[in-house]
Amino acid sequence: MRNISSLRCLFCAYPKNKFLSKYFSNQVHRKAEQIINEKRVIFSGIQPTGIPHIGNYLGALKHWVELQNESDDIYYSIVDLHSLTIPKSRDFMRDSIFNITACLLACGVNPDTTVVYQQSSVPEHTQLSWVIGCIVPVNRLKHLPQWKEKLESSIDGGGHIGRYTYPVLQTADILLYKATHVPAGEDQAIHLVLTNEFAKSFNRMHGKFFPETQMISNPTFARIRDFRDPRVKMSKSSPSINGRIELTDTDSEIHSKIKRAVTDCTSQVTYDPENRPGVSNLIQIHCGMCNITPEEACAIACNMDTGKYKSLVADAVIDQLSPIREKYLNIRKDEVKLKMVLDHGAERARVVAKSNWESIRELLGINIAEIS
Ligand code: AQP
Repeated sequence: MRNISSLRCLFCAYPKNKFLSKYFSNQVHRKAEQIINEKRVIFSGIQPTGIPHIGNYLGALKHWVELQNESDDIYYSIVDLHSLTIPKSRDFMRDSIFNITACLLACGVNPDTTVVYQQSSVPEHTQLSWVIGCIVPVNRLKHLPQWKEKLESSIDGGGHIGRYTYPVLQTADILLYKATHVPAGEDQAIHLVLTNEFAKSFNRMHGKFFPETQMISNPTFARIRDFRDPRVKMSKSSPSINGRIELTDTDSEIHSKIKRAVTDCTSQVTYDPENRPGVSNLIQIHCGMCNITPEEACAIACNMDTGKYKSLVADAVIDQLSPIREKYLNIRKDEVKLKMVLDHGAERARVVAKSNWESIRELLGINIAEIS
């Protein structure tokens, strides 16, 4: 339960004058009560496809940590079923699941207040996914840009079904817990539209059951770009390791990757993501690491050329990441403890998933338990 007095302190820190103080105090009290009454259900996922990079960190994981509190229900899932859409070896998968879990804990995710679990440990994800697949029209999926990209890039004229229908599974991930908020990077925004469309159709057919889901993201760093090719987003599975900074990179790797980041011929530091994606990407990273705006970052860099600015950004990244790396190296050694975290999370997730799934079966008319 959120603490009203702490919210009061937060909102009342500004007004000095007596009248304003009273006004704000009333406002704050109302706001505090409203917040307390609106319990949020937060869901987000990350694929075990490698070590998370600073795009995953700024676009998602940093929010995950900041959002943690005891009054909301929070689910952070290692979405291993999604990662099967691009097949990997058994050893790679196993290692990646432990790596991601250790990264989450090292970033500050607290498994006591938050449900941290593996998606495949909760079978209701795929069960609900089937129901959604029976309602969402194929033509709707075909309009998703991912569908077109996959079709164009696949050599065998189509590839596997999972590579096309994963947005359906994503919708199931979110709705299984009746999530109201999803902290995620920009690439997920389009899938959330699908989630809300499906929820509305379902509610129209069966009565209001699913809530509307909102995305939580900061537009400044919701799409961090690849250092080698700033036209594309930074990705765990992109072929060039120099295009991304992983959370476990050493200080010298961080310096070297940022130093070699592709920018352009202008040496001034200005913010223009459309026309100067390379240097704007550095500004966005600087902003995310130091909690400042692009204007503030440009003011700091006003007497620097891009070379000098790269050093400053690298130092800011190192300041944030080196403590995370040190924690990660410690936590990662203890696989028994990591497994316990995931098992405990799965137990907690299963309770809610099972209860919501049974309600959905009831609404669909396929739960005949009551008759017997
Ligand atoms: N470049 C990015 N900038 C900001 N946010 C990003 N996210 C991913 N890339 C960026 C956000 O990180 C969260 C976890 O992503 P994911 O692992 O579930 O899948 P993804 O979006 O496909 O991430 P990657 O790194 O590109 O993985 P691969 O290479 O395996 O496909 C999500 O909230 C995502 O938006």
